[in-house]
Amino acid sequence: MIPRIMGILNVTPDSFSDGGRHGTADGAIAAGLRMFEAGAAIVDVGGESTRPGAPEVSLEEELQRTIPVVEGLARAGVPVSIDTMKAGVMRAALAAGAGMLNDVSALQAEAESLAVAAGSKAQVVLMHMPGNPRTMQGLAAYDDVVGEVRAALAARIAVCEAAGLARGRLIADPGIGFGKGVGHNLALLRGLEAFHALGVPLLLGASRKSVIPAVAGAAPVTDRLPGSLAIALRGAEAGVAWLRVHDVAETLQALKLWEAMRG
Ligand code: 8Y7
Repeated sequence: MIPRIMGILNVTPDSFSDGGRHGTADGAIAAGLRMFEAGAAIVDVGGESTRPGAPEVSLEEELQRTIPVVEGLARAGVPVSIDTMKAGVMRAALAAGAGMLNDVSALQAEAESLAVAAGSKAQVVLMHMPGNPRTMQGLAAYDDVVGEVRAALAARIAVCEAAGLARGRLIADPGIGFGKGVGHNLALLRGLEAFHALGVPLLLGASRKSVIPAVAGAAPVTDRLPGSLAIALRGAEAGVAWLRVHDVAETLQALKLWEAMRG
């Protein structure tokens, strides 16, 4: 089996700037539909950048950016994931038809998020990130990154289960690039198999991330497809259930060849 693809759909003002809110939502919906038609199993809609140092976005702004897009895609029959750390965005996205919550804080950024997730039927991605997007890079210190990230994810899984979230709804993600240096990211990618001990499906997100130029030499984000594919194939080899990527068709082509060549 090849991993399922989660297509990345960023709906920040600069992403689909064809003027006005309506045009922005329509452009984003069209892009999400194209990802679905290219083979994405789900489209991950995000309205707040989690890049280190990116500006915070208000609840109202994040709702305005994401909910029309979630609604439009869900209405068209496209499975949707909402990439947010805000309980209010989760609630609205669930009502608009999202079937998955992707919270890079693993439901810790807001106190209400755990209850919103538990009260839904959605699948929930628990990603590892120390601190928050503004503090994480200062917290990139580990003796045993694989063991420590796995232990932190196991603790979050336990908290979720205690809050009434069935284990069968959880997906774990080591959080490549979130509070990790190059060596940490590579150790996690090398040691991915160890995360199967968590007993839940795994998601890997490394598309266009800085580990690629760190290893292979400077390349602007738009020139990182080859490295992204190399990491996607490593994820497939390690048996991850999900890959979060920008380039859906290209990743599926690589995965299909990988699968066809396996013994
Ligand atoms: C990830 C993610 C980002 C990831 C999950 C980027 C929202 C940074 N990365 N969610 N989000 N896993 N689950 O470069 O690795 O895409 S944002």
